[in-house]
Amino acid sequence: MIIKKAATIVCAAVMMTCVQSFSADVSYAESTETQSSSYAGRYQLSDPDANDSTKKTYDFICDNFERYIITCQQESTWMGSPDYEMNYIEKTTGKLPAMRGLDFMNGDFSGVVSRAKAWHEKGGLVTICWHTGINGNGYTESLNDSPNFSKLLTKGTTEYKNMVANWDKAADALSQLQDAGVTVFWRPFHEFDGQWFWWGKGGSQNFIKLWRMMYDYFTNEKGLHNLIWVLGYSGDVKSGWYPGDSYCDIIGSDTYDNTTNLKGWNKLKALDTDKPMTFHECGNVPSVSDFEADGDIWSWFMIWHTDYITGNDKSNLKAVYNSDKVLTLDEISVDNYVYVTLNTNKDSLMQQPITVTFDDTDNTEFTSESSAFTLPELKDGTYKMTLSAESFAPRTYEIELSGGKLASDPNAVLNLKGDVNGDKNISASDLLLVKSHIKQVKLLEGYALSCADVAKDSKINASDLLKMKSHLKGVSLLW
Ligand SMILES: [Ca+2]
Ligand SMILES: [Ca+2]
Repeated sequence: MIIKKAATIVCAAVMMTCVQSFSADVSYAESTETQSSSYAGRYQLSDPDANDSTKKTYDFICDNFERYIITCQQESTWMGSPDYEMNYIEKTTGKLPAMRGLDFMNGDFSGVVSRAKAWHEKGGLVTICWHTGINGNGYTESLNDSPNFSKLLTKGTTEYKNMVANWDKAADALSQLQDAGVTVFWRPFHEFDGQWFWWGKGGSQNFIKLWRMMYDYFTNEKGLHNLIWVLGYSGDVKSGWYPGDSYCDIIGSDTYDNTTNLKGWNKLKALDTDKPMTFHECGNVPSVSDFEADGDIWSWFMIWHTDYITGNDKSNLKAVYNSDKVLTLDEISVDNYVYVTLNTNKDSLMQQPITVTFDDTDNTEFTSESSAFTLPELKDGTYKMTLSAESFAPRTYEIELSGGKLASDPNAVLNLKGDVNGDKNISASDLLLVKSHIKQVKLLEGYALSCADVAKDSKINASDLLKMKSHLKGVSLLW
């Protein structure tokens, strides 16, 4: 994706506007689409019913993983203001973190909900953890409780019912955030394999059972489809604790040893999964050059609250927050993030750069290095946005910006050149569709016209058919 400071925006003063001539027997007019039927992003969340903005947020994470590190800061609530850490970072670096870390501990459900909503309103991302005893309260209980796991994990027991009654409070708060359109990076039962919190004390098998139990309860019974499940290991990343790909979306490791946590990175990489990875807690954040040298470009790092953030070396903190490799609040805009689904099964074609042109007066054009990008700053209004990629038929979407934000997600999809019916290949059925258009038996409409015009002359005729045929025969490939 494209990020403002890393953007390769070309101010194409010389770029010709794409006014095409339509002068043939069977020519077609440029079509514009406002929105396709459904979301078709590449990355799959564990919850197939996750809502669209949650899917889009996950695409944003997957697209940036190993390329940019997102800044995240855990808040405290007892230092005079819950913005104690945010104010400190802003004063020290001139920036704010892109993601805010919150904690339901001590029953602060309504406070977390209101601060998470406010942060979301500012365009930020939200992650929530929970220091809780089995039946409630905070940090002390999370460390001291020691359950009888066989009773606790058996449905119908008093122990189970009491635990779930506590879960209901968190589920209710998360549901309020769902109603407010807030996606949550939900990080329960963190550092489980360290076994210092009650949720890890029963060993790996009880933990896996507990994690899946909460996952199923929140997703299926509570209907929470705004969660991105973050599985936060300790620094050790002990083997045997992974609940499975269908029960989490992001894996993480933490350490307070002032390193980039390369040890945790390597152990997570060795797990049989390719989920994005987060450095979900740390004390002193290392320099960006350390992360680059170690090659562990985590999805995000989260510095812990109070003394942990103020204990950071100020000049390093400032350098990290102002690095081109690091994303801060002013540099992310998930609302204006556009993910383009390249409709193909060929891996080699899935990561093509996308050229984006707008019909605005400045004639803005830019090329994104991947199939996703953040819209450049445009004045409020309606634009025709044309997306093109080398192997794909160009497509124009009408987008509307209101209050600087996309009014609706274009859910952009590009088909391969010549793939008229959109089934990810050229076959006899595509040729048939083009033939019957030329013979005016059945006219193609909308984007199918652009897919059929492989000779790119704004007409559908015999030369398109010829090119498609020779692609089918492998004589001259279109892509
Ligand atoms: Ca086809
Ligand atoms: Ca043509």
